[in-house]
Amino acid sequence: MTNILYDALIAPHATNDAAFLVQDDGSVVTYAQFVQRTAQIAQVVTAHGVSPGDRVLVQAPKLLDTLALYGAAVQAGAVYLPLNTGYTQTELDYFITDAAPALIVCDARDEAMIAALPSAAGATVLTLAGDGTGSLSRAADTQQSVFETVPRGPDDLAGLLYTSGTTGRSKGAMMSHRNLLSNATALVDLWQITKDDRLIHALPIFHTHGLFVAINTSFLAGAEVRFMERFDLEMILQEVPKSTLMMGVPTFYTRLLNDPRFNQDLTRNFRLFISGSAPLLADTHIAFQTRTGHQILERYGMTETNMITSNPYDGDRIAGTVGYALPGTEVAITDPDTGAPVPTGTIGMIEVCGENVFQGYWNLPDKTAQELRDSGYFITGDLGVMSQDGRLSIVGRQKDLIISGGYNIYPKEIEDVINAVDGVLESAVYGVPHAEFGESVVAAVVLEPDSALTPQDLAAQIEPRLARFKHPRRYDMLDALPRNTMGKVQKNLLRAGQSAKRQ
Ligand code: MLC
Ligand code: AMP
Repeated sequence: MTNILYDALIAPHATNDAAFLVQDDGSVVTYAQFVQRTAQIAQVVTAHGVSPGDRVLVQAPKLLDTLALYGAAVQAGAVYLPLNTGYTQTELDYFITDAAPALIVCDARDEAMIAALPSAAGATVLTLAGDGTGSLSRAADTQQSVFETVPRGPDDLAGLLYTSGTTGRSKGAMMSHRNLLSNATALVDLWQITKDDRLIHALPIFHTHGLFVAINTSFLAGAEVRFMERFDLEMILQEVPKSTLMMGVPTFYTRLLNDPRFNQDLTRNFRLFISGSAPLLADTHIAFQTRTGHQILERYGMTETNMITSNPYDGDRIAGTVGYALPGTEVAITDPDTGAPVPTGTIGMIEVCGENVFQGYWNLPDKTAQELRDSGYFITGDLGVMSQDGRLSIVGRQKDLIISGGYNIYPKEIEDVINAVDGVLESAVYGVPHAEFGESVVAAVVLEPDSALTPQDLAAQIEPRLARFKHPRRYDMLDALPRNTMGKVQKNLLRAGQSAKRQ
């Protein structure tokens, strides 16, 4: 038996001396060096008792060794579980409890905090740091640079990615080797990625977009990756003339357009700008084309499904549409109430089937059964319409979700935290349009009659519990929440500003 993901993505580069990662300090790591580093880290991981199928939970900075840890987990047959670096101790505690990892790898600065968590008691804690002094890196430095790959089949898990939910509780999406490899293969082919490409990588590597879409496709194609620690406008402007490919969320493109230096001349060697994770406004698509002559290629995906549709590489990339189902992937539009297919041209629920679709939610068989049909179709919660020729447009979301700068924020999770504050009667959290982030978070709060809580008090209570990107940017104190006759809060009225403010 083989290890299908490792064998396809990493093993072929064992003697490849081409550049893989170009880092912010200018240092270059070749593919062959990366394969060796992956093996050294796999040695450390297994020496600490990680067995096939064990979870390796990672909340670490964006570093070469963090990426090599992903490769090492795959090579050792473990399940890689990356987490947003912004998550607080409270959030982290939940993920550790739920996933029961054998190994936790964190930023060296957080080691004491994590090691003290009761949930971490059964796990080994190792660290990574920007200067290479983390305990995982130091242990890896002295290891052999070869490692006997652990066999894994197509249905074995390679990744566990948590995605928040409408119930307010994050769920781990189980991704198999086949899920990840099939999607990367389809994308390399469709977007014509080759070893001659140089990718500007400014996304985080704890989500599907920055890890599986950007890194797995680069591995497969043997492309060079300009690996940036974070989105840095000046650095990107410098790198664009030397690069050919970018994958980003719409905020990347609005930020670039805000700078007059980003123009046709600067982008003349570029091959492809790709956008996803959040809706790209038609205005942005058109302004980008007018300024640079490039049509952004918009695609649509989800943690649970990897990438689902893409605008064509050759052919019209139409603003406001997310293109055609990827090869090997089927999209159906159904009646949200009955699940029956609706006629072409009718708005309905987007459902997806194919090798890209995940294996279910970790330890949540009931939730899995609600969203993943026996037929293999996954119910996305996004609403869309399909044209006669199979082009998909997303027109809304049935799930109560805010997408801010490409990060998903589920109002229920924030409402639960606000409602738990002493003096709060109830709250409703919703998204409002935001020029840079697409949407931003607002909380409407009703206090107990005798409470004198201020927005500042609420912000202070939220601080230790939720990652900063989830924090409401505004608190509106109201006398009551608007409700319909069924008692459901009418967030559309809140969004339209039609509610009495507290006196
Ligand atoms: C940062 N901040 C955000 C934010 N990002 N607030 C709301 N929404 C966001 N997305 C806040 C910080 O908490 C901080 O707040 C302040 O903004 C400045 O932080 P920063 O770190 O300097 O921001 P910056 O680095 O500029 O980050 C912006 C960004 C980043 C757009 C570059 O958010 C980003 O990389 N987004 C990509 C997310 C992504 O990869 N999504 C893919 C999901 S996978 P304060 O209060 O401290 O000042 C998926 C499937 C698919 O969806 O289809 O791809
Ligand atoms: P996540 O759960 O973080 O994987 O986010 C997936 C969600 O992001 C999808 O269900 C969509 O609502 C949204 N999304 C991803 N790509 C696009 C896109 N191109 N246009 C609109 N929404 C998108």
